[in-house]
Amino acid sequence: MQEPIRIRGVRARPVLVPFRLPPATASGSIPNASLVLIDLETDAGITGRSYVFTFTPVAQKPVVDMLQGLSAMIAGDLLAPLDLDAKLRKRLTLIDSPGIVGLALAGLDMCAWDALAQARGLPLADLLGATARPIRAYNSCGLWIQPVEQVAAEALSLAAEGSFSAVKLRLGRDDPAQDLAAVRAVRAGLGDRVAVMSDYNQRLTWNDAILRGRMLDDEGLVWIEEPVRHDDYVGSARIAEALRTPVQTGENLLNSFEMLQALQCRAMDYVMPDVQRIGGVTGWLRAATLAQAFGMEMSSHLFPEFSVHLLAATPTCHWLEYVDWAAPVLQEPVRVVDGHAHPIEGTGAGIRWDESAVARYLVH
Ligand code: SMN
Ligand code: MG
Repeated sequence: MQEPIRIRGVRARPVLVPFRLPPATASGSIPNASLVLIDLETDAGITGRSYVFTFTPVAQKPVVDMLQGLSAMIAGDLLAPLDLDAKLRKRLTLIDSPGIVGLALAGLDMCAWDALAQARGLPLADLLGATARPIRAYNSCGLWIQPVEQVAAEALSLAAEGSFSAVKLRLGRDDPAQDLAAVRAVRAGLGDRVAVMSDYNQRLTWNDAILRGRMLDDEGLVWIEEPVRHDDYVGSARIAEALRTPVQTGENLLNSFEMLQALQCRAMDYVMPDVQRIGGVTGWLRAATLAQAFGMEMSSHLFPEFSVHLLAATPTCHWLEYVDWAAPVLQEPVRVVDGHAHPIEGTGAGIRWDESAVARYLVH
């Protein structure tokens, strides 16, 4: 029997990290990666680490404050992620846990699983009963909404970076013909060896989504992502029914209850939960069970450091979304070789801060 490990507290630090290629989607642009870096200290000398992405710097301080509040609620508790999740969600029932509360809970949960895996001397995937292994990935670091003349060259360089077998192209330009031209330029530039996903970032109406989807149905896209509002399951189902190209959604699902509703509505053909929205590692595992029960391929959204472990433990594992947004503050980032993302070496999820980079990007 190992000694039980108890939680000491949480440290949360906001950083603003430059993007290599700043996201510009049909629903807005993001100049810098606003992250909150989280360290969960234990009495065993082990520190669990994770980060959350707040999309806007305005949300960083509230997330830090929330984490500090949660830290006080779990100080002295056993390092047992499911118990911590149950306790905190019970205590937060009346405020509920979307938004800032949810990001903080997920970040803590990821830290707790990371610390437990380190304590057991295992990579996170192995702690979950799977085996840490390379996972097929697509490069999602670029191909934002930009002039059509630029996309073919960018697609080629993104695919070449890690010999990726797929890249994701953002759609939702005002003129649908420009979207079609972008898809064709990327497809022509890449040839048949590299597949292309697409993402409308919730921009369209039902009718527009069906018209634009039919326009793209013969272009060989792997999927069309979030054509309409993420919570419009009825509309998304109608679009999925009307199109031959699979509809992908899931990055905004908040828990397995929402996911069950979306699945029951047939809102998507493929699902891609996001570890920080779905409820951390704990929430992911529940989502993975649902995807299996519905016979649906499950991909990840952002957070490749954790997702590479979680997809190894996902029965219907499909694609890992590769982004390098946290890489500048990590000692060792996720590496992509032959189109596959490799878990960071070592135990846990492998997150270790590059403290001089953290000091450079820290928000004071
Ligand atoms: C996305 C995620 C985060 C920021 C910008 C765009 C996009 C994706 O929806 O799926 O990568
Ligand atoms: Mg998306």
